[in-house]
Amino acid sequence: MSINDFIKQLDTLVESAAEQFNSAIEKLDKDILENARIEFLGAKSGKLKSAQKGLGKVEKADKPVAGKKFNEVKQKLEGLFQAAIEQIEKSRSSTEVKEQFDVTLPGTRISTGHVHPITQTIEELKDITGRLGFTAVEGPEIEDDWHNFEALNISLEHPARDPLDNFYLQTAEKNTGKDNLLRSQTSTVQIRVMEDTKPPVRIVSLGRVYRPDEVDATHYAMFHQIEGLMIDTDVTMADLKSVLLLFAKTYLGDDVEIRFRPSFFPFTEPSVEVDMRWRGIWLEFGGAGMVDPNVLRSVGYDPEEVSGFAFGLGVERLCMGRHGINDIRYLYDNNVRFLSQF
Ligand code: FA5
Repeated sequence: MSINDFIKQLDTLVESAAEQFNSAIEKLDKDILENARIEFLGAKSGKLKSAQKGLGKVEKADKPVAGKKFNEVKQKLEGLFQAAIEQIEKSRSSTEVKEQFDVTLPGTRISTGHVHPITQTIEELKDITGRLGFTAVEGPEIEDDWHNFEALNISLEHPARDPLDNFYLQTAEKNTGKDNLLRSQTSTVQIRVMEDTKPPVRIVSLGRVYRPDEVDATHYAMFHQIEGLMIDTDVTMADLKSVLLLFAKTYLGDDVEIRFRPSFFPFTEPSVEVDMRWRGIWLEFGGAGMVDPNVLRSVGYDPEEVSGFAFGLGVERLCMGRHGINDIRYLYDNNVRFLSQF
């Protein structure tokens, strides 16, 4: 090999090594740099090591020049490599400094979920009725015939038992008085409480009820009711109206009016529909009345000694009235943009 070829080979090697070291510096990538080091300076099969073999092939007279050149190139490559490492480390630590947390910047707002408007309404209704002296109780959502109908004075022939108006469970024997169903009203809880408690009673029960109603702006197949029951000696319709008026004023505001319209429920006598006038519109919220003596008897109370009132209001309707929501379906669409307003 001529000395010129040897020198040329070493110069090319320096050029391509410098190119690769620079690309590692540009990318601030130590792995690329390490690969380049192995390729050019690797002790076993690095390109410099291979070039060293050319030393033995140059003319004897040229050997001193070739050896000197080789040493220079070796030092140059090692120097370039060292400089590249330092450059990468320096640049990296300065970007790390840049990426550090700047305590003077405004914080990132963390968006948290919150309680569904129906649950908010339930909590508020419990709170208001609690302040009026009513204790909150719960009852099962799967009910038997006795608690959903029979004890509530709803006889076997009554249309309220129609399979088209109720979610009977498949195992049930239809209309035999033995059917289980998803409760269609929270009035079931009145019976359960009176069966277990001696008068006086003052409870509310809030929970889900189920009806195969056609879904529209004011009806859903699953909704919530708040049931109230007060039993004592000498409870009258005037007490019912006072409690509901106080309830309405606390929930909707002082400017609310309430009105009773005559109605019919098998478990109350007399029975009324309860409307509330708020911001100029009459809204229908539920039913109420004096507990029917037959119901009192069915739970072992003596209607000669005690009397009471009961009411059952739609929780969704209360929530909608208060917030001006005009379609019940919004409450169940799970649209976060809608829900986040409450
Ligand atoms: C009852 O359920 C009676 N248990 C209320 C009652 C209790 C009367 C105690 C007397 C004594 P009603 O079927 O009208 O009544 O329902 C009461 C309220 O539930 C309605 O006024 C309405 O606000 C709400 N409601 C009824 N059906 C639906 C439905 N499909 N979707 C949403 N809310 C409903």
